[in-house]
Amino acid sequence: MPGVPSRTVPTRPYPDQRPGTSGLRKRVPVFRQPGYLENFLQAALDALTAPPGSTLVVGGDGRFLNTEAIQTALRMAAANGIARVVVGADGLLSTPAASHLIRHHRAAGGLLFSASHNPGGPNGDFGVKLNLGNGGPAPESITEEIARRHREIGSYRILDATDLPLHEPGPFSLGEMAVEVVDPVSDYAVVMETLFDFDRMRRLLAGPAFRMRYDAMHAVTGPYAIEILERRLGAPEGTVVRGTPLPDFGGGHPDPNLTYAAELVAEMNGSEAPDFGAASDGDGDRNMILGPGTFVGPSDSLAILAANASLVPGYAGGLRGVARSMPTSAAVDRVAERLGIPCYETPTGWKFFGNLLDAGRITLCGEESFGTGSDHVREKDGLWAVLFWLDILAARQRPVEAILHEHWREFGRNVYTRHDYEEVSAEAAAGLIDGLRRQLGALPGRRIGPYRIRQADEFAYVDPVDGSRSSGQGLRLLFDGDARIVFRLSGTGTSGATLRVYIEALETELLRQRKDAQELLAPLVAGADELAGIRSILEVERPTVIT
Ligand code: VG1
Ligand code: CO
Repeated sequence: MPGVPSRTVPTRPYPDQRPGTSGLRKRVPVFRQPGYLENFLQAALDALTAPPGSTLVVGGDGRFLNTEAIQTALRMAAANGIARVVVGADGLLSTPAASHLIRHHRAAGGLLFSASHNPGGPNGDFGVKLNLGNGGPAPESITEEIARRHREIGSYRILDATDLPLHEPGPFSLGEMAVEVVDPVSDYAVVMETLFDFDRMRRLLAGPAFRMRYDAMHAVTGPYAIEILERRLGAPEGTVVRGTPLPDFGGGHPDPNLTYAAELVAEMNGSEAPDFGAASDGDGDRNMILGPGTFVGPSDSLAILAANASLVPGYAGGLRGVARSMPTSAAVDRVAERLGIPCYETPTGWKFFGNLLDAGRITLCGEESFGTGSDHVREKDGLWAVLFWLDILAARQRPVEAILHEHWREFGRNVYTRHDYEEVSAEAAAGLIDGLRRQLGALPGRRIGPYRIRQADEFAYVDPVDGSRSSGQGLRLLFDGDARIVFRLSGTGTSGATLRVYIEALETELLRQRKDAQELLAPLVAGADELAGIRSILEVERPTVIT
């Protein structure tokens, strides 16, 4: 329908529109203020500076507000001169699938609607993220540019048009702009087929000796997991549970960890436990890996994938290098050392892996926050990690627990835990960090239980590819003997502040390796509280989430 009029709508800036660790995340009512979403989209489209003829990928995790936001984004893209938009049917695209489509279609970038693992619904969270032409989250230089642009925003451009039907794949047009509604799953599934041995996994899943459970948490990966695990790999129907994406995730918190994926965890700890359990988050970029009675921590999972990569077709040629975010345990460092490949330590957030992946310096990367990925896309990829594990299980024919314990025996165990204090007072949390920062200079040499502080600093990162510098990325206490405590404030919350305390110690003694992480780390946990005054300053008794 060419000739549809476009309008320039006057607007005023909202002072709180600053992207955090992963895009802009706010409560739904905040996003519903007049012009709020439009302002952010206009600033993002301006910062993208897409050349004429550009394609954009648009999709979201299906949460409350997803379809309205996508219709708005389509109208604004058309009014801002975008030539073509590729959008997932029903507005659905997992974050990794969107990353793949951006690369596949050589798009200038993508607009992704998700607040990831945060809860959804009318009073839940919503979010927007801008990705660039490499398929990855916009780097800090661009998110700063977006923040600058919407501080000065005076108007946005939008087309006067009715909603497009997004239910079925097909070509449409919106003014001069072509819109292609695509099946969200098929292109992604093809990539998975090139990376993993589908025949081998099919034999495992179809055989009587192996059962799997995948909890999609009523989030976006349901259709992906059902297509790949049940249809293409022949797992029995019902292998995927909570497979229908719902706008409020069925009232749950779509965060695959021991607290929020409680039903799956209970099943995996029960007497009828399947052989392999997995879950993914709201937008499909996180994963959790379980065996009967066994939880594989994300830092260990990354290390195990790296150590076993040669068994998997897509990585059989070897890894160029690996990377982990700073608070992630050093388990993967030990594997990299053994393999003789570089290991990079980046700040928290996937955007910091982009340059390393683009430059071909790394093949695998991950974060302690249940994110693992590779150079097949530029986002972390939940289902990919699950298939990687499944392919290793098929190749090695060993239980999850045995693979984990054998890994510890071979490399040592980086015992690890993260304690989150969610939705505490922002002022108190900032005060805690300031107080700790002031102590840093005096800490080396001090002891916490059996551990002696070797170095205390605030982590900063210089990107080895483009030389950009990011400071203020977390306070670190490094101890003799490879133990560590890290303190940082979350950049994804939507109310108050969240303090994250990351605690790690290397354990090489076989008998002690089997003990519970909380027990092994108890002296460091107590020491962290004593040094930082967590309980007294935040006025809390205990962490809200322990992973
Ligand atoms: C958290 C995690 C971080 C992750 C980010 C986005 O950030 O710690 O590792 O990259 O979420 O993940 P923060 O600033 O709250 O600690 V997701 O699944 O929300 O895209
Ligand atoms: Co996510």
